[in-house]
Amino acid sequence: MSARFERAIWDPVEQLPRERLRELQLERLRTTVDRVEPLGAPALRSLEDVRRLPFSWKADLRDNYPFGLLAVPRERLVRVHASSGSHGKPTVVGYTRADLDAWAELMARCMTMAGVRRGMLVHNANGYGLFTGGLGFHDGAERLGATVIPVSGGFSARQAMLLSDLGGQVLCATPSYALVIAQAVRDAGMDPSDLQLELGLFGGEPFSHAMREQIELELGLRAVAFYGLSEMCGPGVAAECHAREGLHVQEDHFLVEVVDPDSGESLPEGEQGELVFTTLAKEALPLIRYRTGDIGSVDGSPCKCGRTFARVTGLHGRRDDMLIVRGVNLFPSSVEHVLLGIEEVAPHYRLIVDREGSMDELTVECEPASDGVDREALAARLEHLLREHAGIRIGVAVVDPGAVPRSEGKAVRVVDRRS
Ligand code: DLL
Repeated sequence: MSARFERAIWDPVEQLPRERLRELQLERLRTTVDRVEPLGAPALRSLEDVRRLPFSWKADLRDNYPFGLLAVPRERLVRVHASSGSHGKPTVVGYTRADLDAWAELMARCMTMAGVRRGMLVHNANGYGLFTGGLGFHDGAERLGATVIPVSGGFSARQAMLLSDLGGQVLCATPSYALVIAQAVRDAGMDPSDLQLELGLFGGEPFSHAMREQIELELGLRAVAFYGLSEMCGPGVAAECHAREGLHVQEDHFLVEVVDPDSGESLPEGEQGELVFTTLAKEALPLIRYRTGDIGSVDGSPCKCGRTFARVTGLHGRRDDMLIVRGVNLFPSSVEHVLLGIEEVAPHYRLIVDREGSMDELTVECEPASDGVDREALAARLEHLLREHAGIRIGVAVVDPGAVPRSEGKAVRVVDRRS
């Protein structure tokens, strides 16, 4: 590991012994539950008692849209954000002054953990607005004492120009938009050596190991994963340290559980399941046992970095992103893994699901990495690999370079034409 990413800890709480951390969590859990259910909550004697509390769901937020679930008068909110909501109305979340302050602290912590230092130039290409990526990274960077360049998303040629002219050292973006920026850098006749980039802070959507390597190569930086969801605060729920062996959950603010997505039963540490979070310090919108829909597992073993917070690993995607095609479960990220394992394939793709007669047909659209590629041979090779990997026939269409739609934020990986 290079000396540049040497250890630095923003807040001593990150190294709290597990026993003390659990005491702090229990105390904060009791306070949170009192706030949400002043009367009806069962006694909480240990952290495990959280399992006796009912789950909360995105549907609860939707049913109480927009401000129905607030635990404070609406006038006490100093800001709202929202997540895009692929089905109709967005999910609206609110923050008190104290909530914003805590979020900025969490982001400063996570960014420090990722290797950002005071005085570094942070080029923030996350969209500013209702999406939490823009202002989340912005406030964290300011709190940390970095120099933030609030570029927001879009205007990719301008992103490349600003990266080069202002010398951004840290790029914040969704991984798919980072690739669009990399293309814009090439289109401007530059390569990574013309830029000052050292670190990329990427999140908001899943990205495979292969995708990470591709971005690192194309932009000449070290990629670090950030995870979060608007309902908890936004980015800042979990992030990688320099070891990059899972994302440390900010456990003094969020209690994490993993449950069986179908039965809701708690799963033991290390098993894959749905991530469930309880907020431990939020004022405006405390949420108990919130079902994220995200699939992953939790690793509580000690980390090389010395932080005691448990890590989320294996973030493959959302439960509702999982395709069921002819009875086989498939995450887009596992297709991504296969595609990016092949040098002739560019890192832009989408999955198209259609129904022909009574059969589901899945086609992967991808692009060749360069002009000289024999597209038919490549498609045949990919079909073979995907069949071996997934166990079902998946069609492959190698389309013209640039034909797969690009995104300024989260990529749309799946187009379902079945209904
Ligand atoms: O995407 C917050 C965020 C912004 C996190 C920027 C990191 C960086 P939402 O728009 O509410 O909030 O979407 C939350 O995005 O439930 C996951 O499904 C997905 N997601 C976020 N980060 C990751 C990640 C922001 N690192 C939803 N890996 C979450 C996989 C991620 N999925």
